[in-house]
Amino acid sequence: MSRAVLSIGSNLGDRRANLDVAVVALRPWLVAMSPVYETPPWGPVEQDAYLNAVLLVADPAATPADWLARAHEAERAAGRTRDVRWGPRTLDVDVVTVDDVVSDDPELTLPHPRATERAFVLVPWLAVDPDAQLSGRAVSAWLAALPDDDVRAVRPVQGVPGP
Ligand code: A4P
Ligand code: MG
Repeated sequence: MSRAVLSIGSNLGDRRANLDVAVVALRPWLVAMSPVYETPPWGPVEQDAYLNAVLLVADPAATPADWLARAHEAERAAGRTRDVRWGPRTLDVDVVTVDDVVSDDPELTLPHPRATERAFVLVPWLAVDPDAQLSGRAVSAWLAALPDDDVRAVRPVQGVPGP
């Protein structure tokens, strides 16, 4: 069984609709979706707030490369073009983990190298899987190591559930 954790984010256009595009594209393999959170932009580029969520997906036959290809297909479905690194985007789908695979391939680095620093990944992940582990440590422990302000800034969005 190949199980993956995917982080989805949008800060351009109709953000909620863009997340829904990701959910629809990944629905054949969807096991669970976290709540949606509004999150301050992370990184060096000044930009608007994101909506972020985490999807748990599973497919007995999928390789790590399959999950990356499916992530890119979902991005394309939301009309994403690649421009500024870390810049605004209609939809970003990052592969956070695939089973216990460790890889330093720049095309697909696993676990995602910045996941442990990102409250916008860890908070939704923990909400959908309270026992989640990342690199041999509980996700709850990674989260406890982040600054309180980062964690508090990740706010659940009230409203209708996904498609
Ligand atoms: N790549 C390597 N490993 C992976 C992986 N585990 N998952 C390669 C996905 N892709 C991976 O990604 C660049 C290259 O990384 C791809 O060719 C892929 O083969 P990209 O999606 O084209 O470019 P990017 O997203 O601009 O770069 P990157 O490094 O993925 O940026 P991040 O880290 O995804 O940052 N703030 C908030 N609050 N919420 C966000 O969701 N997202 C970003 C994007 C910045 N700030 C944010 C958020
Ligand atoms: Mg990305």
